[in-house]
Amino acid sequence: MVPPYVPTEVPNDSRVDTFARDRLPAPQLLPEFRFDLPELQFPARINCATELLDRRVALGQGGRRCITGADGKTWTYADVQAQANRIAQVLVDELGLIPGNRVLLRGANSPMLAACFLAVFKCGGIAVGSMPLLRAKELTQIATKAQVSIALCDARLTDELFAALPACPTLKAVLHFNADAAAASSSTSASTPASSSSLEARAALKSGHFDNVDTAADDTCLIAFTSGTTGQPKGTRHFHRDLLAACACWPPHVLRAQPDDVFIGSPPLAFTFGLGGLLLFPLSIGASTVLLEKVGPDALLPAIAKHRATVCFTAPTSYRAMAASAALHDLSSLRKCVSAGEALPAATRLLWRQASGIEMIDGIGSTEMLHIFISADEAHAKPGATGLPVPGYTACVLDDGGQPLPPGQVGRLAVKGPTGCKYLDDPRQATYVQDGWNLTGDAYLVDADGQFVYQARTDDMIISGGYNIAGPEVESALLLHPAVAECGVVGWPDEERGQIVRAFVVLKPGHDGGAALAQTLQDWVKQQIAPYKYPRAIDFVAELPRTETGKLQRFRLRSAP
Ligand code: 3UK
Repeated sequence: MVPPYVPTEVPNDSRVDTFARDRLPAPQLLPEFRFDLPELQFPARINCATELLDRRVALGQGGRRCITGADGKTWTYADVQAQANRIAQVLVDELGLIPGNRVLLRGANSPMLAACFLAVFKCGGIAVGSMPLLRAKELTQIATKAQVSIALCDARLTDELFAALPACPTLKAVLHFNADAAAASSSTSASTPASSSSLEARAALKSGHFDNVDTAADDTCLIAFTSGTTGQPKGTRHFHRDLLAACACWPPHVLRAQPDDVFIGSPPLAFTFGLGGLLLFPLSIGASTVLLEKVGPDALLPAIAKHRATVCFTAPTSYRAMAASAALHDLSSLRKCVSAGEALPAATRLLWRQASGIEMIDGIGSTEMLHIFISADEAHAKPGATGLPVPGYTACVLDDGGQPLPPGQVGRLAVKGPTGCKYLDDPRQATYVQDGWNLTGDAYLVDADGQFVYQARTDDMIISGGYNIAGPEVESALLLHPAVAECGVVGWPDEERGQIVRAFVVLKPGHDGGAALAQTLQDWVKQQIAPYKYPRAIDFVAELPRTETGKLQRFRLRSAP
């Protein structure tokens, strides 16, 4: 039995804010942490910004390209370091930040937003990302839950933040950035805040020298709120060592990018899929990253061509949409395409391979685990399966009693590794972590090759006439039909069967939804998978409800009229 994790002692020091440490789950509610790789042996004190950024400059590589913004300007590692240092100086010298204080970061992806994350890590603060589309009510929820005292906000997104301020008494200081870009887009210029609160203007007065705070490996540096669909958002905390552990597991063992790679993609930095894939991972190997503000499929394709990007991170639906117009763009630079956030249907894998010639790297990650823990590289990719546990992680499938299930049987996915769930003061800790395992809420099976095959979210399994049916399997079958652009499948209450399978289908242009096509799709599904799984009801819709991170909102389909 591994002894439970014991947090590092913190001296009783008024210059350190112990808010996050005081709200760690009790030791028996923490997952077991495993550091089974040589590269996971972290010293007791380590600051992730030192490792990811300052070390590169110290190696004499400050002149390497680091971040390219939407304006096409590229910041070198030395540029990013100098700006992060100046921001850290503003935070500490002017806003009085002490280690452990929480800083809300708000903006579409941009070099300045990335520099703000790194600045907060440098001064031992805790970065609290917020999705750009969040409204005042949601901002209030997370600022209150994390007791945020400072906010750094893109000048184009200040309206909702200012609307939230009266309800956020702990939030004392707001500075904005990217005001130049705001002025350029006239629609928002009316609300551009006063220049005295410009982060860049204040940073420009600083020296650019900053000694990173000597943080403990288990000091919290990030609180990422889950893109959960219902209830109060959960704050998942991550330590300095967690960010470094994420860089040491999946990227070198599965992604295997190189220093000359150019990363690009859609997930926001406030979503840990984006923070890792578009900032931490490229930095950890001295590669460069393109941070775009507009990242829909229509914007991502030309951006890949323009920046000669080589490694792309986005969601399955985005690949599916991009496949349709890939031929119109020069994608010859692309080497690696990562899909996460939702299950990758075999049909989408095939479409993207036909369009780009690239075999996708699928991976399941979660906000609680920080990043990807089951995945397959190009050589191990198996259509319809997610892959194998990432080196550094152990995974299995458990029954409802917590016992491991043999291959082929569907149960609850359980995982352990160097990272794991440690909610900020949340009773749902006991749901995610049981007996040291992280339970992601996904139903999985392990196949004869040891590959983990996604079924559904455990609470999304459809039970119809006594059969268990996984909606995503029905979706995968529908997606193979040439008329189907997108679809979502849910259980629908039914007196006779308990539930029936109901499909919501978005058709490709040129197809008309009607009884005949519904019948065709039902017959199609019966030919692809066991006939009892076919959708007894089909609705043709114009679009599907999705989160900002690209996930289908099944609960909204279930409440459809
Ligand atoms: C689902 C997948 C099947 C699954 C995330 C990569 O998505 C991320 O984090 P979230 O907290 O959601 C976690 C849940 O999303 N999921 C994600 N990827 C896959 N299901 N196949 C996949 N490849 O239900 C999981 O429990 O929003 C993904 C890296 C970091 C992340 N935060």
